[in-house]
Amino acid sequence: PGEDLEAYFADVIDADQKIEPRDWMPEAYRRTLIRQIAQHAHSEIIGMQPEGNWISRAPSLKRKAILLAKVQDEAGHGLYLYAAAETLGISRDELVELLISGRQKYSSIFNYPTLTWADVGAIGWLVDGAAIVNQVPLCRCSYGPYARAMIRVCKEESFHQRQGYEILHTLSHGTPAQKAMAQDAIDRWWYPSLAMFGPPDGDSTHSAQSMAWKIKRFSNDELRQRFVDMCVQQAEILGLTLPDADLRWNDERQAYDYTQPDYDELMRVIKGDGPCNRQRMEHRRRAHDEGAWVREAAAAYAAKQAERQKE
Ligand code: FAQ
Repeated sequence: PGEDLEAYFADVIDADQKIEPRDWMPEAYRRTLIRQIAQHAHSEIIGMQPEGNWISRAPSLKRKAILLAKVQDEAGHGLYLYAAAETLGISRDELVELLISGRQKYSSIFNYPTLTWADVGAIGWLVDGAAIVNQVPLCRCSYGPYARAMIRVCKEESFHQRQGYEILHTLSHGTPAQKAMAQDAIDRWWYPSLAMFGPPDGDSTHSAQSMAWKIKRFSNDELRQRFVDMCVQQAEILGLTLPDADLRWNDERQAYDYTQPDYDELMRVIKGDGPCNRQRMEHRRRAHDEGAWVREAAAAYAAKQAERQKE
C-alpha cells in the first residue's frame, strides 16, 4: 500500500472515526475483524440451541411467546453480523462452511446444557448480561458496520437480560423448590459466564493489537470485573447467592475481589471438549443439510427472475 493509505488509516483510528468497507485497511485488521465478527455471528446462531430446548416446555403461553421472540432475535443478530462480516470480503457461504467444518469458533458458553426452566432465566440474566458488558464498548469499535450492528443488538440484549432477570425473580419468590431451582441454575452458569470474557489479559493473544486498532476498547479482565461488580447487587435484589465464598468489596480497588473461572476448562471447551460441543455441532450440521432444498429453491428462483429481466 502507499504510505498515504497507511497514514490515512492511522489518522482515522487516532481521531476515533470509523473505517468503512471501501477504505484501505491492513490485511491483519481485516482478518481480525472477520475472525471476531464471524465468531460472534456463529455464537448467536449456535446460541439459539440451549434456549430453543425450552420453547416447547415453557411454563405458560406468555413465557413461550417471550422466549420465541428472544430466540428469533438471536437469529436476527446472527444475520446482521454475517452481513457485517461480508462487507470485509468473505461470503456467507464461506462463513457457514468455516463454522460447520469446525475451523471457526463460537462462544464457549453455548456448550453447556440447559437442564431446567431456571436455566433460561440464568442465561438471560448472566449470559446476556455478560454479552451486554462486552458489546456496549463494541458500539464504538473502529469498524463502522460492526459498530452500527452492535447498537441495535445491544438494545435487544437489554430486553433479553431483563426477561431472564424477571424469570429468576419470579422463581426466587415462588415455592422453596422454585427458589432452589433458580439457585442451582446460577450455581452452574456463574463461572462459565465469567469465562465468556476470554482468557486473562496475560494470556490473551489478540488483545493488545485489537485495542491499538480500537476494535476492543477494554481488556478481557476489565470487562469481567465490570460484570462481577454489576451482578453482586442484582443478585442481592433477587435474593439469590453468587457461588463464590471469596466475593468481597475491595475498598482500595473500588471493586469486588472474586474467584477466577477455571481457564483450563475454558481452553478445553474452546478446543471442542465441553459438555455439549458435539451435540451443538451435529445439530447445526443437520439443520444446514435439511435446509439445502430451501437454498436450492431460492437460487433457482433468483436465476429465473434474472433470466426474465433479460427478456
Ligand atoms: N469462547 O486473544 P483473545 C452472544 C478465543 S454473546 C470461545 O482474548 P479476542 C449473545 C479467541 O477467539 C457471545 N473462544 O481473543 C447471546 C482466541 O482464539 P482464536 C458472543 C474464545 O478475540 C446470548 C483465543 O481464545 N460474543 O452470543 C472465548 O481478542 C444468549 C484467545 O483469546 C462475542 O463473540 C470464548 N469465551 O477476545 C446469544 C463478542 N474467549 O480466534 C444467544 C465479540 C476467547 O485466536 C443467547 N467477541 N476465545 O483461535 C469478543 O469480544 C472477543 O472475541 C472475545 C475474545 C472477548 C470473546
